[in-house]
Amino acid sequence: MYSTAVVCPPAPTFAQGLTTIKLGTPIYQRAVEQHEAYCSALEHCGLSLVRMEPDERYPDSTFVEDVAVVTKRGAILTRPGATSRMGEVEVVSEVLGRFFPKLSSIRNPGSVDGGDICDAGDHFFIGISKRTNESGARQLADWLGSLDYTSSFVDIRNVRGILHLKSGLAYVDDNRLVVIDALSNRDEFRRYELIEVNEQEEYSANCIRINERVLVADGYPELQKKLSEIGYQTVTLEMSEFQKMDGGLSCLSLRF
Ligand code: CIR
Repeated sequence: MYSTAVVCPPAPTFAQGLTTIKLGTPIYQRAVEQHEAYCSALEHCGLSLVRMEPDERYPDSTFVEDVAVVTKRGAILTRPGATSRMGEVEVVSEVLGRFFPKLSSIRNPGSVDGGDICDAGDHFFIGISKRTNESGARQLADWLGSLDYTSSFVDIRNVRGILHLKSGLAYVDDNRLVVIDALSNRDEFRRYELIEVNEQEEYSANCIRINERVLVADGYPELQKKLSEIGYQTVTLEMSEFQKMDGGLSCLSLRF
């Protein structure tokens, strides 16, 4: 069960953040509204929110998930793979430090984006991507090991269309993974029940299980139907403005 989430509303500089997808410029006011709806959904799931101040210096700072990996047994600050995002770490460390007095850190030459880390219970999948390199992945695996977690690496450098591992993978508890086609036959996922997302609905794979509910991006009926049929209570949220900046539901909070 989660009790807390750290969130950071988008700053007025949001549209100057990094993006690869060609869906146009995000509308700031709409992003703020979508973020508010996201926060309300988290509260509805029973979480207390720690709201950071929007930070104009870092246009991508609303994607708080990337700068830390938080587990039930401890937290570690990452070293983001994009230079423009490195300054976000110090800001988040002040907030997380209140909850985790012993914060660890990924060190140079390692780089890790939290979006590449999929927490599947006592096991973590660590994506090796354009943002998370092998040194970072190894440092994280060692740290996880010191907390008695296991981990395995999933190389996504050749998977087109996903920035991070969790752009195409989500653990929804009960030994189930939501997964895009391109990742569905990886050996690493064999012992899980897979909920497959078709190519048209790829974006929806980035869903999040929070306590009794699963938050899913609005506009992807097939995944929503599959989850409901299994018995999950789903909550849909409009994510259009974050999608324009390569972001999804998981990136907008650190949950613990
Ligand atoms: C970036 O490129 O870093 C941001 N525009 C999007 C980060 C999305 N984060 C995530 O998927 N965990």
